Amino acid sequence: MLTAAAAMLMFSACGSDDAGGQGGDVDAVVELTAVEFAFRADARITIEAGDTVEFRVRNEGALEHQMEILTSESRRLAMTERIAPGGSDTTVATFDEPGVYLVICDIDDHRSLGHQAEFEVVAATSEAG
Ligand SMILES: [Cu+2]
Repeated sequence: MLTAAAAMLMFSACGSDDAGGQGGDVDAVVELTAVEFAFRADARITIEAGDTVEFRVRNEGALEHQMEILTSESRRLAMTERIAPGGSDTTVATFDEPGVYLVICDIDDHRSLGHQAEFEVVAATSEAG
């Protein structure tokens, strides 16, 4: 199990009914900013097991960054392209199970320099069947 050493991410929600664009099956949109060496988000949303979440990552740093979503067992659920400074990219992850997940940047030694964070996916409050 992971310890709580990494900072918890505060996710910002953009409204689940307004996730336009491709796909259309997105339950929530999370906007993240990547810098040296951290991921930032403005507000906090709750991700439930079963949710499909679109991650919009903007690089406001001076170096290239990217973003991967990993399970606590290091299975990769989603990954952006390498993002140039000032650029952005989007990826979508579906969280099948509650638990702790990781957001990391896997470029060079960024992760060991602190470019990671963890967040929790809670059990679904209503069983749809
Ligand atoms: Cu990075």
